[in-house]
Amino acid sequence: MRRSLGCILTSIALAAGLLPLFGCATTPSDATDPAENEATPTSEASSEAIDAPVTPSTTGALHVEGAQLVGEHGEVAQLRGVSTHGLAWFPQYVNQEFFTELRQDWNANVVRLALYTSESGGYCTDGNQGELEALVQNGVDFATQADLYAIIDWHILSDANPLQHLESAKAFFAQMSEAFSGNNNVIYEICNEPNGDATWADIKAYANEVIPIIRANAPDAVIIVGTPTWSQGVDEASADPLAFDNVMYALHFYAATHQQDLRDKLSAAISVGLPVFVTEFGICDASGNGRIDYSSADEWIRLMDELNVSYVCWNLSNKDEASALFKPGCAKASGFTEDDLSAEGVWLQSVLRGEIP
Ligand code: IDC
Repeated sequence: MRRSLGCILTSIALAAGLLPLFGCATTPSDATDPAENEATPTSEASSEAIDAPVTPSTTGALHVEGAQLVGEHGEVAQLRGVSTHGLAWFPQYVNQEFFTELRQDWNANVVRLALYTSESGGYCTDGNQGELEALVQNGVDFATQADLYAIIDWHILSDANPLQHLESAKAFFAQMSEAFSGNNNVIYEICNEPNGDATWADIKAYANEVIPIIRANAPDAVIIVGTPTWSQGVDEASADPLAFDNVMYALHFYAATHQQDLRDKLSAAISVGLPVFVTEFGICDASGNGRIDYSSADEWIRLMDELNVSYVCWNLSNKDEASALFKPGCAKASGFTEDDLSAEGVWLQSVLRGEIP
């Protein structure tokens, strides 16, 4: 609610040419800014808009302007939400009741559907492709019903170079973009984390093949492209960006491992106009486990809120690891209370509700 007020005012200012595009800092703390209170519009239409959260039903299809994600009325939009774990391993959280709870109780506005391509059970290894496609389809349908944006994540990881499964990726994204051509809430993330020897040139070559396939069915969809070194190489992307519109670049961090130097890379990328989306982060170390670093995590949140960068937290599972949002003993798939949440889960819920940092 408070966030929307800042964004609406910013978009008015943007439209009037009063602000540079990077000026929107709609953090929860905006609400305490007296200057903003003074500027509160008084018309009924405006106050209705102010009460509207950034969701598909109010903000509509998203597009990219400069470094920012923007809604259909020109409002700067920030997405904040959660990622599934591998859909093959933790399919139980893809259900309507829980997705509705994510929107209404957690105050998330996006869910990411992580489809591992390699690993055991992966889409391009020994996974059941039909079942995995049905999980993605159901996930998008439940997200739509819950008024959430949905990210379809082609989750490369041990298959470090996206070119490795290029043909499968093309077929998969052709199928998905056809199925969801009528949706205004679907975002395509075409390669989770290139790593190892995968260069930015490889990733570009891959993106140049996959993006036109998606665009043939969903011409205006936002597409997110992973960057080198487990999606930390946004500097390489800003030095040599893709030629397409409506494309964003992924940056991933794990707060206990990735500290000020990676935060500086994010700031630098945004300052030169690169649209960055943090499609995955955790507050423990990069293994997805280990120590939680709350102070680094809060620094990250403050920075992303200030820059209006969207972010998605890893992961919806009850696995015994620090990045799982539920406690290992928790067998529920919806109806979660604070008692069911891991330390990261408790922290994330407070972040999404605007209570911290
Ligand atoms: C981790 C999971 C873990 C799983 C492992 C391998 O948390 O349970 O065993 O993958 O499949 C990433 C990846 C993401 C990782 C996560 C934590 O995108 O798949 O999940 N991580 O290691 N990048 C950096 C960290």
